[in-house]
Amino acid sequence: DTRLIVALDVSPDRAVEIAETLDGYVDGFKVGYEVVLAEGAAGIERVAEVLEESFLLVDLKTADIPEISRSIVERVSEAGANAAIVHGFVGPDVVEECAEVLPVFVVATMSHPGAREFYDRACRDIVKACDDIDGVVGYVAPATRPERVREVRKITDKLIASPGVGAQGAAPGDAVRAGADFEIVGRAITEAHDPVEAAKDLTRAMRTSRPAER
Ligand code: BMP
Repeated sequence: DTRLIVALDVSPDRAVEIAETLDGYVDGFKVGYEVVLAEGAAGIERVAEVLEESFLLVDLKTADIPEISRSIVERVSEAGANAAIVHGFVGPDVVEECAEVLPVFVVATMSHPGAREFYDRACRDIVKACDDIDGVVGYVAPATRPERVREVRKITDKLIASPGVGAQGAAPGDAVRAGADFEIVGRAITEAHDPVEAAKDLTRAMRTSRPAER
């Protein structure tokens, strides 16, 4: 129960290696284009096969029309994903279609600075529009901006997973304190000399950290 999801934006070989060593220690893993562009659905399958305890989120940030989005999520499901990440701004019809296939995390807004320009404005409306959809199990909301996590938390009882910890500057624990269930961490673990030690350090920091000043 570390509340950690490790983003494996690395080669399939490295993703499998890290997944094997951290399976059962972290709650989940996330793979996306890096793995899929290297080996296709087989890349997802390879990671799914080594996981015995932790869950696998597949993050292709699906943002196409409902029919195409659904067929993408079907492929992701066949490859062994436990859940898929789907963009929220495309509308609830897309999200609903995907959520019939696999549990879905909806992107509510994003962690990079440019998300303030357009995505943030839609954040509340996205969560409200998606929250009654069966199969929507949670949202992705930015650890870099805990006020957004708080905003999402006020509207929903579903899960919140927050990226932006480490490489993007958020401190471990900030998002959980703002109401997130999971913090998604990529490079701070995958580029560490010892990913296991890095994951342990992050878990400790999440439990003991003070709120970052902002
Ligand atoms: P890192 O910890 O290395 O910055 O990785 C963050 C991960 O979370 C990446 O896989 C990225 O695609 C994802 N992500 C993000 O950083 N911000 C978002 O708003 C949504 C994401 O899925």
